[in-house]
Amino acid sequence: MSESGTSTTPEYDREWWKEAVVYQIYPRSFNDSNGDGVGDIPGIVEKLDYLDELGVDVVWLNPVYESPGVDNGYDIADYRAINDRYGTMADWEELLAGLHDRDMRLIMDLVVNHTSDEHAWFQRSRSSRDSEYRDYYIWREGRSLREAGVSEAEFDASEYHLPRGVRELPPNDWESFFGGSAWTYDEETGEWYLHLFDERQPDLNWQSETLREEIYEMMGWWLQKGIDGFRMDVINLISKPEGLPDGDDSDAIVRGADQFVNGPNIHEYISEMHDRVLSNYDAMTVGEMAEVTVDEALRFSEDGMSMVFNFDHLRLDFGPEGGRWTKGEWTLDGLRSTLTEWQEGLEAEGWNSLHFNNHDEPRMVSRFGDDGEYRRESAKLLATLLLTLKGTPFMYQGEEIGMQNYPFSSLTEVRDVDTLNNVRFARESGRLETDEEVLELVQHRSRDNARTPMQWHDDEHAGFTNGTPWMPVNPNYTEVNVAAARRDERSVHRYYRHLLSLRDEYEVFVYGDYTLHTPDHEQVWAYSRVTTDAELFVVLNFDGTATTYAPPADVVGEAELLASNYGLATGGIGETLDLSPWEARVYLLDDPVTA
Ligand code: TEU
Repeated sequence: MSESGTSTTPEYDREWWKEAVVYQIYPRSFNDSNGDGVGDIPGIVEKLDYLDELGVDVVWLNPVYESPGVDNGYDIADYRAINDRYGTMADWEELLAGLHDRDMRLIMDLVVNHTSDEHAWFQRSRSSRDSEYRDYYIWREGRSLREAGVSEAEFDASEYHLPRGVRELPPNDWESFFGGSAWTYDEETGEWYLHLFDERQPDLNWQSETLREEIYEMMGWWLQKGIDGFRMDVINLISKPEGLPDGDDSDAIVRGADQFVNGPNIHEYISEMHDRVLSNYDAMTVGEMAEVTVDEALRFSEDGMSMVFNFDHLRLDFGPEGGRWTKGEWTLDGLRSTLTEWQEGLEAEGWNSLHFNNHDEPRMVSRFGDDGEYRRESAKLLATLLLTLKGTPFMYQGEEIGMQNYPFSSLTEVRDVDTLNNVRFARESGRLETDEEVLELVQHRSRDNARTPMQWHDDEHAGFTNGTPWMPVNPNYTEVNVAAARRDERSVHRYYRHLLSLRDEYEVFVYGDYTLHTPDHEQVWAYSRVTTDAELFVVLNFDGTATTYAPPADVVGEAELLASNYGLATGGIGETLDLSPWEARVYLLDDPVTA
């Protein structure tokens, strides 16, 4: 039965990006076409039929712009040029055309909180205090020791990498997300510049109207080339408060975050960006938000943003001391109530993004599933969750074959600037003492878990490259790879394809409202998705032990089993359901409650 065309969902609620599933490509690690060990754009073009067959609708491409590569492209030196490591503009155009030919779309990464220190704007800005580009970035004088109340004896110049003879403190106490002070002293003009990430990623000054105009023009330039939208990197950090006051909250993710997250002019800038550029296009936008509440997300949607990425659910396994570089345990209760809060909070207005993986996060099957005995089942259960909650799902390369964390055995296998800087600062401050502690955290948390090469088949280097890969390949590639998954009827890959096709067929997957059942159940997460004429019932056993579950009385009855990660064939929802470890089922009710 297909519901297409029969839904009563009002026309004004429909958007192409609500009906889409996004597939994120981290180009460095996707497919290398020229044997230099680094993935590239022609490599992606080679795989377009693969993506088409998988059934995804949109590709989000991580940055491919000109860049020295300190943060793998999140340090942009030229917004309008392609990094020759990845190919040429002509290659990029071929990629866009190839996607559009297959009815897929492309969204690009917009990184405008900061640039690379090699960007021409910064080169000019740093050259003199009088440069007309000076206020494109955030420059301040340092604080004297006296002003800061620090004695000569207490002062440790090495902490700030100060040149000989300079004895002063940074303008405020803000910390970088990559560890250490967010300020770097620049000898040329004797002032400090702000960088919320690496010191080679100076923050742009959004208070400058000229800068804002440059950004809007650049966005328009890409949209004119035919792209379908943007993923906006750390977009809620762009507005810094007047006077740049010290941080006030010692529990903030990094010192100062309470000042610069969702800063005073953030909504003004986002709605200006919308009016000036985005409103002229039918574009999709997703704002990456370091910290964001449901209420804030609603305001961003009023500003014209399609959706935001929030990270509440990806913080559940931080340790009690807080912060990303500590380890704790997530619980089903935490995951379910966090995501339910977002489902319900954006039910009437706004729209959710759904994601468990990206290039910054450990692999979801290792994190929320079981990457041992039940790798296959738990990867499919997580796929079921991702593709049956309400919102736009974002898959990350390799997720469709159940790729898992890398078994790091030494820091020499780590490439990521965030991991290396944070480890260094934690070692220097004594917070992490032994190599074992460091390694355990790296295995658990490093962004490089997501960045090992895509596993295409069981030949050398998993078919990612003919050369030497820039990152080691996960040794499990002989079993976990695309070629094997495509042959195997029970693979994670087949299951994704099935769910993706169901999403195309039944509109209730997209527009149905979310209703949680049995909110206190210890190991089962069950919910319905309901439109005026259809109802899905989803049941997920989030545990490695079998259980018996009693569904709510109003869903019991005749139903079609649309998806089952154990390959069950029969329909019908009984008064009790015997669920195997990590079992997931999606039912379509014959007699929806609301019909
Ligand atoms: O990441 C945003 C961010 O806040 C990261 O520091 C995040 O906390 C960390 O990666 C773990 O989730 C974005 C990009 O996704 C990331 O790759 C970049 O390094 C960063 O911005 C700077 O552009």
